This record gives sequence, structure tokens and C-alpha cells, in this order.
Amino acid sequence: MADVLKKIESLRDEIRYHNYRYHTLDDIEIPDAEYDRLMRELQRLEDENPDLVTIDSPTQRVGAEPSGALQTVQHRLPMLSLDNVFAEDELREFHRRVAEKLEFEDGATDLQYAAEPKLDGAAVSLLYEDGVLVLAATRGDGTTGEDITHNVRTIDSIPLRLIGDGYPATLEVRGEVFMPRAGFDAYNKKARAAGEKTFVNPRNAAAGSLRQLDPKLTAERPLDMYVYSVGLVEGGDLPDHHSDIIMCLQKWGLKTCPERRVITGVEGCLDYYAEIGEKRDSLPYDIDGVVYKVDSLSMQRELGFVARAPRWAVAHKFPAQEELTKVEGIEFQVGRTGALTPVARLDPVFVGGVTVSNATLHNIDELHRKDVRVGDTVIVRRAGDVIPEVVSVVATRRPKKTTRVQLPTQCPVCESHVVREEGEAVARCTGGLFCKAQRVEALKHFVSRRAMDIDGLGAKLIEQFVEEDRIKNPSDIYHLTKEELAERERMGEKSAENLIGSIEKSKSTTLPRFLFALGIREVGEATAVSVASYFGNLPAIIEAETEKLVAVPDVGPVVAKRIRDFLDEDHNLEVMAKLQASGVHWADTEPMQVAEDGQLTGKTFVITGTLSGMTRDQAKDLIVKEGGKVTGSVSRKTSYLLAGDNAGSKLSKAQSLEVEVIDLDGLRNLLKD
Ligand code: D41
Repeated sequence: MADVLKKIESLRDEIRYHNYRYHTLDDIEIPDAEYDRLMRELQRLEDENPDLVTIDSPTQRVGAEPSGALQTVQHRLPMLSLDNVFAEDELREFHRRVAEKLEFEDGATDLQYAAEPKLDGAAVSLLYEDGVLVLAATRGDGTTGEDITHNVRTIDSIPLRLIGDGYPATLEVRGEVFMPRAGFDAYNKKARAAGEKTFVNPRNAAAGSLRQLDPKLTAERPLDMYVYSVGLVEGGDLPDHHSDIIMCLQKWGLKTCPERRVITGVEGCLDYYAEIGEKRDSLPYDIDGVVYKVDSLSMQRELGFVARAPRWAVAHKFPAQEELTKVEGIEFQVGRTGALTPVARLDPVFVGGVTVSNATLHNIDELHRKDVRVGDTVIVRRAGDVIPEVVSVVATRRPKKTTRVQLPTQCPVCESHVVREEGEAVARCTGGLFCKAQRVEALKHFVSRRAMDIDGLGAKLIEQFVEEDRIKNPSDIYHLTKEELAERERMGEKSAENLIGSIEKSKSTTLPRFLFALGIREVGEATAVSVASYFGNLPAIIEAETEKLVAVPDVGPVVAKRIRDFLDEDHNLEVMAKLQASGVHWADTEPMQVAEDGQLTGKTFVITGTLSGMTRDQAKDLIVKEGGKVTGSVSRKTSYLLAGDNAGSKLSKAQSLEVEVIDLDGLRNLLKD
């Protein structure tokens, strides 16, 4: 008994410490999955020893303590918490309890549940009075939250006023504010490049953004919200099924999750769980499970609550996307452009549905900021199909005598010097194609599907050929013979013949593919298409001065310089000539007609939203033909924002920078002068 008490108290201390790190410091040390395990362990021990439960145990108050900086808000109806299940038998047990309490006799095979993904964000309450948003609050501990109205108002998808009619005079809506994965990745990429602090995961990003004191900062964060229930309702009626209520909310302009569905029985729950599990990686937002709610409100009333959680709902969790593991080594990988990427070799761990044994550390600054060392215990994250990454180090678990990792001075592959340009986050090997790592990566890119599309020339073969110096540059691929291929290990006559076939087929290509395949830094597929259609043929591109290149839509000074630098290297020109001599060919196109002294010369445009009666590409052509330039993002240098319907963040950016906003008529006017 004394042992159990000791264990319980040590768990409580540990959980309190992590609560403090999470809520007060906003700086987590262990992943949620680990925290959940601690909580469940404590819950289990308390369940087995009810007389050891104390009112100050973390199990007695699930949720957050208000931080103090923002105004506190009392929820008139408490925001409940959700029970979790992790496995099928626990779900069946939940369903059995529901069926029993509702006095079903047949196992409740036809009981209807409203099901939806469990978004991994921050729970928020929105209060509408006569259709007007008057208060937004965090969930907090369920009873007391924080006033975040000023921040919530900056989220574009949350209506400041409900649309349509029939909504109750007082309507409190509850839901999850989240940061879509693309926005999270873009935000972190930018922060990383600027050497600023990154978010550890989209949930922290959402929660942190909502609790900003300055709404201008929140406005820059790409947040969204799906609503999933109602709280206080006065002066009006709502339907008597959860799914119908959510439909009403949608009709009144609130966003709801498109994956939500009404399902039948526990088998329906399991099918839904499997289906959303399959989709998990391709959804544009992070989820950590699915939620099932008894759809009928009268049944919900009959079921009631236990402690702070309804008996009529449960969250069915997926495997965690963040786990703890140990760093066994830190190595530097060399990419196609020579960039050195630090990679952590890990004690293999099951995370996000796969076993992970390597995780990226992005670049040397990021490595130093996180100060990851060999021997450290770290949080690894794998969400979606993105590369697993080390999120942070658990500082309290660092062994004695570790050393800080230094950037190597020589390339680990070819021993050339490693350099880091002023203001650049990445360090690079200076070996160029002398470096076998760069050659291998460049060739992998060259043969890839969206470049020259040579099917069957895989990484293993490329590595062998580069190692043997049989392939020194891409044109050597076109001189491989069927005989030498057939001699390769695991390469029969037939596959050698197939490979020769796909090499042959790749000779007939397009100029954009060819340009993209060359692997010029910063020249992606879209840029390759722009450059190719602007000039129409290769000689024109080779001759183009930087000023001419900058005139190409979507090509800025940096990209123009990268292209020029590439073309100024004789060995690159040689490779291009050799490729053409080996039979690589394409059809030239008409160069774009660009007025030297057009009506829009010197003017820079950004196009956004849906234009009526013209595609964006058509508008772009119109501008370029008159000597104007079209770029992708609004800055102080932008002359005009051409905005159609549903223009989003670019419009607000233009307005804040006082860039003139025009529509198609405005553009036509410019062309008339
Ligand atoms: O997506 C979610 N995170 C989510 C959270 C959801 N889809 N539904 C939820 N439903 C509830 C009840 C059943 C209590 C109305 C919830 C939550 N609660 C919830 N979120 C945070 C604590 C509780």
C-alpha cells in the first residue's frame, strides 16, 4: 500500500510538472502520448485505490489553468472533456455501456452515432448574440477559459455575423481551431530560413497563436476552425439530432468538418475508424483520432455524464505522431545541390504508423537551436507523409558527458570544403559534380518521373554506376548498353531491355522537362515551364542576360541569377550539348511576344482569386505581352494586385502595404491608355 501511494504521488508530481511546462511555459518536454500514458497509469491506480484519491490530484481537473495575461471568462455551461479509447475492445466496452443504459436488447446494432475526425488543435467557444460574434474563449479547464475574441476575429473562416435566419438569439458554438498542415509547414519553413523560433507541431501553433496578446501576430498565422457542438442556447430551438444541429451551423456560415458522417452501431464505428485512418496522411490537417457521439439528443440526455465527460461520446485515438526515442548518432547527408543536412540516427520507434530510424534536423542552425546530441532522448514526430523530424530534446534526460555537434569543415562524401554563405541557413559542399553524393542525387532527379521520366533506373543502379565512374554526367545514361545492364546483379535480359526502352523513350521530351531535369537550383517545374514558354527555345535561354530572365513571369532576381550562374559554367553547356547529341530532343515553341516598351513595362503584378471571364494564365499572358511582370507574392515592390472573387490573404497583405488593388476592368483600363 505504501508503495502504491508513493507511486501515485510520484506520478502526480510528474504530471503537475508537465502541466506547468505545457500551460504556463508553453514549452513541452514530452509528447502527448507519453503524457497520456502517465495520466492513464495514475487513473488506473486511483481507480484501484479509490481511498487514495485526493482533490488536488491531476485526474480531478482535466484541462488547463488560465495563463493570467488574458481576461478570464466563465463558461456558463461547462465545456466537457472527452473520454478516450485506444483499442477495439475498449470501444466495444463503451458501446456496450451505452446500449445497456439505453436498455437496448439486441446489442444496439442499429444505434446511430455522429462520427467525425478528432482535430488536433485548440478547443474554442464562440458566443453569438443575435447572430453577431460577441465573445470567443479558450476551453481552459472547462469552467474558466480566456477571452481570445480579438484573435479569433482575425480568422477568416469564422463569421463575425451569422448568415441566413432561424438561429437562436443566444447561440454558443464550440469547435476546434487548428492550423492546416500546409500552413504549418510553410510557417516553419519561413521561420527556419529567418532563424526564428519554429512551432513544434500544428496543435501548439494553433493554441499559441490564439493566446497572443497582439492580434496582428495571430492574423499572420494560417488558422481555421471546424465547429462540432453547441453550448448555451436561448431564444430559439435547434433540431433534436446532433447531425442536424451541425448542418444548421453550417447553413449559418460556420465551417464543419467535411469528413463527418452518421454511422450505425459499433461496426459502423470500426469501419469509420479504419477509413479515416487510411485517409489520415492525406487530410490537410492533423488529427489524433475520431469522435463518436450518440446522434439522438434525447438519448444523450438519458445517458448523462460521469464527472466532466459525457457518457454519450468517446474519442477513438490513432497511434501517436510523436514519440520518445534515443539518438544513436548524428550524420550529415549531402543532397543534389550539395546542401548538408544533419540527420539523427535513432533507436527505431513506432510513430505515426511506421517504424522510424532516421529523422531530419533540417540544417545546422536548427540543430544548434535544438541542441540535439548523441545519447539524447528526443521527441520524434512523423505526421502525414512528411519526413520524420526531431522536435525537441528532453533536457532532463540528457546523459552526462555529451558534446555539441559541430558543422564538419569537409564534405563527408568527397572531402571538399564545406562553405556557408552569409545569411544562408544551409552549409554546402563545394565539390559540385566532383562529389559523388551530389552526382547521385542529381542523377536521381534527372531520371525522375516529372523530369526525364526514365523508368527502371533506380537509386541502387545509379549509385553503382556513379561509384564505378561509369556515369559521370547525365549524357552517359544514353550510352549504356543492354549487354552491360544485363550483367548487373538482379538485372535479367528482360529488365535490361525494358530499361534501354525507357531510356530511348525519354529522348523525346519537352523543353520544360529538360530544363527541370538539369537540376538548376531554385528552378522547379513551374519555373521551368515559365522560362521555356517565354523563350521558346534553348539557345535563346542560354543567351539571355539576367535582366531578360527577370522579365519572365515568376522569375525573381535570385532565380535569374541561379539560371545565369548555371549557364555560365562551360561544363553545364557541354552536358546540354552532349544530351542533345545523344538524341534528346523536343519541339521548340514560339517565344512569347513581349513589347520592349509595352504599356505595362516596369510594372509588377500579383494575381489572386477567381477572375470572371478569364483564367489567371490568360490574364498573365496579357500582362506579360505588354511588358509587365507577374510574381507570386505581394511585396512593397508590387505595383498592382489583380484580385478576383474570393481573394484571401494576398488581398489583406496588399491592403496593409497600400498596394493598389484592381479587377479585370482596372487592368483593361491600364491597357487602354
Ligand atoms: O475534433 C475535436 N477535437 C473534438 C473535440 C470533436 N470533434 N468533438 C468534441 N466533442 C466534445 C463533446 C462531445 C464534449 C461536445 C470535442 C470535445 N468535446 C473536446 N475537445 C476538447 C475537450 C473536449
